[in-house]
Amino acid sequence: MVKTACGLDCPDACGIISNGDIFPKVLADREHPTSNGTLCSIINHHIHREDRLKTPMVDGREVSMEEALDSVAEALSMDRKLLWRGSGNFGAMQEVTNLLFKAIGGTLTKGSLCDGAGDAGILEGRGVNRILPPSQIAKSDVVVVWGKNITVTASHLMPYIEGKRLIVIDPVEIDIAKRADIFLQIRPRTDFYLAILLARFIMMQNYEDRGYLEEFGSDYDDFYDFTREFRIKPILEQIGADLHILGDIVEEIVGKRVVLLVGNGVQKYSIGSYVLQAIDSLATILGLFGREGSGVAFLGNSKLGIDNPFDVNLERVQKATTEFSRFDTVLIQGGNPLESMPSSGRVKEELSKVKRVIYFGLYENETSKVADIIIPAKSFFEKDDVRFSYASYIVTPMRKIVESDIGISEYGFSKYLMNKINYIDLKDERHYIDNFLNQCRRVGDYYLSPAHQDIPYSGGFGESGGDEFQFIEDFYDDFEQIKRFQRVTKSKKGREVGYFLTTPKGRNGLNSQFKRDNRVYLNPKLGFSDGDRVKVISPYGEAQFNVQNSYTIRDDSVVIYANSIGVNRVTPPIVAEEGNSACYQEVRVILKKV
Ligand SMILES: Nc1nc2c(c(=O)[nH]1)N[C@H]1C(S)=C(S)[C@@H](COP(=O)(O)OP(=O)(O)OC[C@H]3O[C@@H](n4cnc5c(=O)[nH]c(N)nc54)[C@H](O)[C@@H]3O)O[C@H]1N2
Ligand SMILES: Nc1nc2c(c(=O)[nH]1)N[C@H]1C(S)=C(S)[C@@H](COP(=O)(O)OP(=O)(O)OC[C@H]3O[C@@H](n4cnc5c(=O)[nH]c(N)nc54)[C@H](O)[C@@H]3O)O[C@H]1N2
Ligand code: SF4
Ligand SMILES: [Mo]
Repeated sequence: MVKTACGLDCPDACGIISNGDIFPKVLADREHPTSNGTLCSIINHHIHREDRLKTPMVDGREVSMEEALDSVAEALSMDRKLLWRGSGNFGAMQEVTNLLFKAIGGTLTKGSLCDGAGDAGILEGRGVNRILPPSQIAKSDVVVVWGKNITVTASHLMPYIEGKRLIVIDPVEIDIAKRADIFLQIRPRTDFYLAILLARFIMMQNYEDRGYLEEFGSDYDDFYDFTREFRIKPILEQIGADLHILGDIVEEIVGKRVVLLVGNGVQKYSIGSYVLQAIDSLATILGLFGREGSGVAFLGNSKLGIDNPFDVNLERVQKATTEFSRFDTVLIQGGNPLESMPSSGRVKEELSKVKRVIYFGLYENETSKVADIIIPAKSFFEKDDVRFSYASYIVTPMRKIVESDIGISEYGFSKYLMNKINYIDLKDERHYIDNFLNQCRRVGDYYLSPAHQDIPYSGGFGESGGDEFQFIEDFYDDFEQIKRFQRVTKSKKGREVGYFLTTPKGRNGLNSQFKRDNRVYLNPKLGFSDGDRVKVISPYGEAQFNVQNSYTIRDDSVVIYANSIGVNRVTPPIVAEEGNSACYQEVRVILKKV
């Protein structure tokens, strides 16, 4: 039996034990802190795949790996080359290809398809984004699950919230909402206002933690003034809530140990950074940072405090809105941008103008189909690596458990090409892996990253811990007026506003990997029947889905899961105001029966 870790892009980062067969049986490593006894079903999809890419291809011809790599070398000899890396495998060795791009003078991407806006908001307020250890969640009295579909996207956190008072804030009545003491079915994209209003009510009643604020957030008076710039009644209407429910929430969270468990849902907007800074400001008013059993848990920077040999200084272009056509050669590694990036129509057109598209991945997908060169990768069971997590500072070695002659590792790929193109010899693979592990503290069979703190921010904010919290003080929002958005909202009948689009993660898919969906979920009040085929239309494109009615959805919104084929044809090609992050939900859609 060999111990390893799941490499999929998932916060749980489960520890795994395996029997090492070709189709390995995998079980949860019971001694590992996050996997607590069970794995999810997705991991089994990962093992038994039929659409695994097995043979390298060049211009539609099956070739040997060596021949394919020589074609890659030729493609990379052109002037302008870009590396666009997805997050199909979360191992640290994925980034070794940065060294190849450094050697050949290529371009990388900046920003994120994921949590970039939220992260930027956290940095504004706290100066550094430190992960709240799950053990602190376990010590809380009250957990607020805020825009996080925890039973689906982080199921291994469930034991930590067992027995707590539970508040759920989500536009969809998700599974966890059914067990909540308070469920606020918020209108999408209004979490900023909710956080501001809650903070205002808390301060109006002098419930703020004065002692804490004098030391760590002394600008709270200015923040109180800021919260008073927003008029209560119109804002309650915006949020879709009444005063009572806000009062109930205040009652639940004042004077208790509270963890705000915040997910990606709140920040897939142009204003995503402000939402997180507002939520953090609310938490600061209550003195929730640096205190046992309290805090704000969002997605964190898994490699904080790690000296990363793959950090290189190169020109970078936006990841969410990449202009691929500016490049001669584009290497796509571990991702499926043609489905996962916003505005797939634009992405497709851009990629079609690139001379050589190289796809380096595990599975056949939309992107591999438009590639000129296909390099099959090795799966995380077939190579050594190190697994960091964005929900805890536990670091787990990933070990090769299967010998396979399919594909090539990222290390093998970079080593071959650097040697071939630049006569550079990469250091041994073990050197890089050990370099990561040696920076961590060993605890049994796993490690703790140097960034781990039992109670983050206990000495204050900022990199070194001596700073005060920076409250949010500026906010400007023009979503209701933007022109590109009005194009679909004008119909012959008059003003047709369009529905909010929410695109959360699917249960049986991992982003665009594994099971794909083809449905649009909507409230029966909208007047469609199950199975109706509808066109979902936005200013950026359209796509067709089958209707699935559900009372769990607000009647001003529709839900299309992120693993649905074509969902990103309707999402906007824009980045958030801060954080260079995609804004999948900054759009409204209309529906037409076909
Ligand atoms: N099964 C499965 N697990 C996954 C993934 C997967 O694809 N499948 N993907 C992984 C990845 S890459 C990530 S980043 C994480 C993300 O996991 P989460 O942080 O849970 O993110 P989402 O599923 O995108 O959205 C979470 C919730 O936000 C709600 N929401 C949408 N809009 C709003 C809003 O305006 N306000 C509020 N309050 N809520 C809103 C949605 O209804 C949903 O319940 O999941 C990881 N885990
Ligand atoms: N509408 C909408 N779109 C979204 C989101 C959303 O919420 N809504 N969420 C966004 C988020 S949070 C994320 S993180 C992105 C993810 O988007 P991507 O990073 O593009 O992830 P996937 O689409 O899952 O594609 C992963 C690919 O990686 C390849 N792969 C897997 N393992 C390996 C390996 O070991 N080596 C190599 N070389 N390749 C491998 C597989 O072939 C797989 O097809 O999607 C974003 N897209
Ligand atoms: S996908 Fe997530 S929950 Fe499933 S085994 Fe991997 S780390 Fe655990
Ligand atoms: Mo993500």
